[in-house]
Amino acid sequence: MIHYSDEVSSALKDNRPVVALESTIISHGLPRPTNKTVALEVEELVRKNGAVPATIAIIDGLVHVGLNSRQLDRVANDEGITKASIRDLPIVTAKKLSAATTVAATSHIAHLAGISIFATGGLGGVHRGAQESWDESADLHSLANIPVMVVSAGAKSILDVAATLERLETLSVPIVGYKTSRFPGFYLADSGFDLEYRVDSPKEIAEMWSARTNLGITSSGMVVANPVVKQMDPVLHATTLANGLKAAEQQSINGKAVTPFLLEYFHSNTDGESLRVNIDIIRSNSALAAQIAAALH
Ligand code: PSU
Ligand code: MN
Repeated sequence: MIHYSDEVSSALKDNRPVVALESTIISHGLPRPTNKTVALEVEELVRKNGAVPATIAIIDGLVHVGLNSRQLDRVANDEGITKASIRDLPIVTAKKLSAATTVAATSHIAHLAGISIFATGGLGGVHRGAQESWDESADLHSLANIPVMVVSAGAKSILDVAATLERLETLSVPIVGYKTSRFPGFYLADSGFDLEYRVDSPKEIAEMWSARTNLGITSSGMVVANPVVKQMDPVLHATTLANGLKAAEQQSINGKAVTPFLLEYFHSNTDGESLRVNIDIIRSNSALAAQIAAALH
């Protein structure tokens, strides 16, 4: 079912460190043409930090773990690329469609491929107003049900962060802050909420991952929350978010379109600031994930 790039296939065979990378960031999270440049740069960063990058996507119905330049180009530039969560995978593959994978779908495929660590930008979670809309990302369920560690800059600040943290607790998903005791909020280094546990090295994280296996906790994942170094101006963030949420409501945006709509709203209304922060986040998370992957070996 899975098509591996040569680089990923030989790394897995030799039991060398591999980091999974998602593709929805490329297709729906970043504007063109920056998206492809960033995707390539991030793969290079993973290599420099001691692991092999495995960007995951569905191309013409085939599941790819590790993309060549032509396939990456399809993800970055094809109008027909949809956003696939786990529930979309059987449909897009049977219909021979092309799709980028979310955190949930990427974790699922990474696990199938025998990869245990994955880097993204910001986690999905409980949306604001979820009491009425019931909009909660499948990312949360994937963390609860798939044994893959996810390195992120916390939950996206467009979400109800308090509710997201409560759900992660209910779902028994461990969270550690990387060099911080505050839960990061994607564009913001601090979402306003405390974290119980802080870690200061990839080695410490690797020890927790083995402890978890030794304790028989083998069916769920773990969140490493890595705050952005130079966050967005909080005032610009608050204004843009308020306007973006209003625009989403006025245009009746719902379902899987909500997150791409809000990210695009930020990119179009912050003079490049949200883009700069988003790119910093992806770079930093990919480098850290590679260091953790190396420490796991
Ligand atoms: N992080 C980013 N940009 C993104 C995403 C994460 O910096 O575009 C994507 C991930 O693929 C994540 C998805 O799984 O947003 C969440 O979408 P939803 O809220 O519809 O579950
Ligand atoms: Mn949703």
